[in-house]
Amino acid sequence: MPDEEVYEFKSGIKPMWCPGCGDYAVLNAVHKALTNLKLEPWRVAIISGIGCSSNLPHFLTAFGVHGIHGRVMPIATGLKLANPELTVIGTGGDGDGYGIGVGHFIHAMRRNLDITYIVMDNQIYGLTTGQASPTSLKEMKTKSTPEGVIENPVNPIALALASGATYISRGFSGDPKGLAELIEAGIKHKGFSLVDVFSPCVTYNKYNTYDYFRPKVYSLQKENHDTKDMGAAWKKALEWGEKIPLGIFYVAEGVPTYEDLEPAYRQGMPLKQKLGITDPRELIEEAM
Ligand SMILES: Cc1ncc(C[n+]2csc(CCOP(=O)(O)OP(=O)(O)O)c2C)c(N)n1
Ligand code: SF4
Ligand SMILES: [Mg+2]
Repeated sequence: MPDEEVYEFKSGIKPMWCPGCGDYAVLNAVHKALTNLKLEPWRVAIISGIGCSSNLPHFLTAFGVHGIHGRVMPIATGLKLANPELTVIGTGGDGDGYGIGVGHFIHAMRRNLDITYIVMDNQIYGLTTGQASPTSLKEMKTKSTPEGVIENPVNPIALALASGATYISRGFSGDPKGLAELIEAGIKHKGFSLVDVFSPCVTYNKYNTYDYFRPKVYSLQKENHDTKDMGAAWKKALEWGEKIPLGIFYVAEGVPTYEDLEPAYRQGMPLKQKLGITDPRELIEEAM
């Protein structure tokens, strides 16, 4: 392949998201990151769960699995372990990743699998028409909380810091250029990368809108935040209110990934290992 060759990742299938949905900017940012990195579609797999945001893999030519609700990480983990040469990207919503899928999310981070996880965090269940999600803010009135949310929201950045993710960032659909850079850096990073994205649901979340975020968000990188300093990252992870940080909170380079440590890989990746049998029935008999 000539060095300059850049593959087209747009599949031709048009998203059916509502006009103005933040997920369009996320799709464009993923596309930009993949083309900037000059990746080949057949070496990339994009996994999603269920939700408006989880439709994303359909719109790209890379391999894709539109999975089941909350199970992005088990599918992504299986793919990565079977073929560590694949670039594996998880995508989905806040309900999918931080609610029903939160256990898998934590375990994938503590294992430091070399996966990038992009969460379109609109602080609502969009697909099911507007129930409160794990990141809905306290007191927010939704279809499922007519008197307001009484629970504290999940803080994805703090959760990722506590769980061992080695690249932790937050983007905003209102800043598509910055978002594409965060995704590109996340894919390049060796280890678990989280890109949490404020991706407004213009139909069901009338509170966390573009106008809500615009005056509040600022870039950590423009403030010379030290991404190697976990203490500083914690401080920034807890910042919420008049000022909300975007950008890279924390990066730890050189931490061994799960794939680096897995003893079975000493004989090569599973995909390229010989099964040592010619008749698959032997395998079934062994397993019975
Ligand atoms: C096991 C299971 N439980 C519940 C549902 C119903 N369901 C579908 S999508 C969804 C939430 C979607 O919210 P989110 O992940 O935030 O995605 P968004 O639509 O906001 O992008 C729910 C509860 C389901 N499909 N499967
Ligand atoms: S309901 Fe919300 S999340 Fe779903 S497509 Fe419409 S704006 Fe986007
Ligand atoms: Mg959502």
